[in-house]
Amino acid sequence: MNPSEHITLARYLSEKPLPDALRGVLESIAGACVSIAILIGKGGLAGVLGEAGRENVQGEAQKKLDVLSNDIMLAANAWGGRVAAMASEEMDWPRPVAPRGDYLLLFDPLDGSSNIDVNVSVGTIFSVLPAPRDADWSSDAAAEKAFLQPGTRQVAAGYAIYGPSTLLALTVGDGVAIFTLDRETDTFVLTRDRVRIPEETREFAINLSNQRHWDAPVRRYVAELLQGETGPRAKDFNMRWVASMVADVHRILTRGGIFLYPVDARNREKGGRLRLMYEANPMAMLIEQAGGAATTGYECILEVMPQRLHQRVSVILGARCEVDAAIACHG
Ligand code: AFP
Repeated sequence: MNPSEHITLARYLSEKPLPDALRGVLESIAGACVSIAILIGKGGLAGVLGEAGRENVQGEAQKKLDVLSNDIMLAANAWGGRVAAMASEEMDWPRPVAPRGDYLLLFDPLDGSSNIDVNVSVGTIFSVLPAPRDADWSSDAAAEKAFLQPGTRQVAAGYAIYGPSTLLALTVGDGVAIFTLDRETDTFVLTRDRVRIPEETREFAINLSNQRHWDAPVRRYVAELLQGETGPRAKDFNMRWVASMVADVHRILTRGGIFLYPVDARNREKGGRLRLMYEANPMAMLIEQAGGAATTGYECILEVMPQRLHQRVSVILGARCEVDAAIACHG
């Protein structure tokens, strides 16, 4: 691609009918992802691998890079007055920033971080909601209330994936675009636009080691996939499980498939494994904007009304016809 033909993220956003404040938020997020990519790329050389020696609100051991990536995202969006508050997987409560800001920013700063020490792709997931005009930032509980909006209210969502290439997948509500980081200029350049999930698939993603804990509908759906051409689906399937949601979702956006992380007997009390506000919702917006579907098995993920900032949810997302087959098992 001739460099003069490059459509940078800034140019892509300038050609969208967006408020300047939202363009600014998205460019700040992209800048933070460049910094995180550089940090991750140094790995052991920067002494940033391994545990941070503390747990997050989820009760999960934090990696050093979880904390550092969180700090980078906070710093990148703390100025400019565009973001009223931020919420993160790594922080117990929202961080108020600019009370008159137009947007709320939510993120998982380093998704898949249990893979970081074995050099497998990880990512940053982000979601942007409108800030309520009458938000009360006087206490943690009051601040949390401002974030409790369904995924249908998102004005933008996306992820960066730190793999062989660093890519940024983004939607502002009219399709999905994918940008590749040009490391010579530290600029994201448009490499795919109007992404569509292939209708047909032979790939499914689930952690099969949890099979004995699944509820009957998921057991039935996966059993039919495993029966392959000898079963009701009459075709063989392949399985992939990266254990980085960003990597599994990116594969689905690229070559189709379905991803499942259902509520099961182990995590039922917590409501599931994946978090609604900053994992399931942004991914669901991307998948739907690319022509796919995202469900809990019983309702659209984007329509789930959140009760708590860090609440978890059952996730089934991917090619629409495949998600419909999974929903049929939940009937
Ligand atoms: P970490 O960020 O703790 O590595 O968890 C990643 C994740 O939230 C999501 O990205 C994966 O799809 C899922 O967990 C993997 O969970 P299992 O390790 O139970 O397969």
